[in-house]
Amino acid sequence: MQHLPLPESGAAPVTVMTIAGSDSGGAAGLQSDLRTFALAGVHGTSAVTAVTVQNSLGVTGFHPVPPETVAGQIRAVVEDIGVRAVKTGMLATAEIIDAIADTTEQLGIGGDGAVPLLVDPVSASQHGDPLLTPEAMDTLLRRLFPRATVVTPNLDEVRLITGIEVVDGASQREAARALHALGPRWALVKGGHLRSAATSTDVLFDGTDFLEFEEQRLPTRHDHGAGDTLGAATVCALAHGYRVPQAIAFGKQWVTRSIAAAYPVGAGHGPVNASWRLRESP
Ligand code: PXL
Repeated sequence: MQHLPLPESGAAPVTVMTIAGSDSGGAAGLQSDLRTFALAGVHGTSAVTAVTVQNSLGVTGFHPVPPETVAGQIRAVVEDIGVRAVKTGMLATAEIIDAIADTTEQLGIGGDGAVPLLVDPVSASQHGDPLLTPEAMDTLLRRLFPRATVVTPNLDEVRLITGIEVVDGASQREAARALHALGPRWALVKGGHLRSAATSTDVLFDGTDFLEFEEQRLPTRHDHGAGDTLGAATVCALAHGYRVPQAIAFGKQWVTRSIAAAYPVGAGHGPVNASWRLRESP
């Protein structure tokens, strides 16, 4: 695959931000995002939304960060360091989402602003443990979807948001259309969880055209953090000025290689592993 340019030693790097929860197990959330940012050669910054209590077996609880502290982190980074693209992951509560919507709007992130905003509408962990209060999804759809450059739900999130059960390519395109109607510039329906399909195909829709991103389906139970890693790599490419389809293509290749390199840690689902990148030349 074509890699992103690496920063010159001593020169200012491209900077990105993840607005996400902490995974104590180091697989998903901001830990996975910062790992991919570093390995892709961009400077990663973060606004922590919640601290989860988590290992490879599941999430047993989380503690949200006060909304003004989330907003303060975003503002502190943008006003000093600056960011070229932003990603949201676990947002925990409606109050945190409102604070993020207000702050990103003021700072020109998402909407018609210059800084692309990728919104991954994370609602639950792989084990089904909630990462968002039930009423907060409405706030996320109302306040962040219309401002998103691209939204990247998995099939469980698609069902929750649109009521559509994706079972094949036709229903996947129907879901992409329903998501796009909620306001984002682009909607990506990730097909990784469609286990009946021979390949892993993601469908991207901009209101006119459907694009498909197809990769091999890899037989592993170590796939924790896959969705986050796809989004994180995509955001790195957006920060480098890629257009959305090219950025998704980069993210999809990056996560597929990271799933191929996934390893076991703990007794449950191990993390995807982006460190394959270290073995390749620039
Ligand atoms: O993969 C979604 C996700 C995002 N953020 C945090 C998580 C998870 C899944 O477990 O724990 C903090």
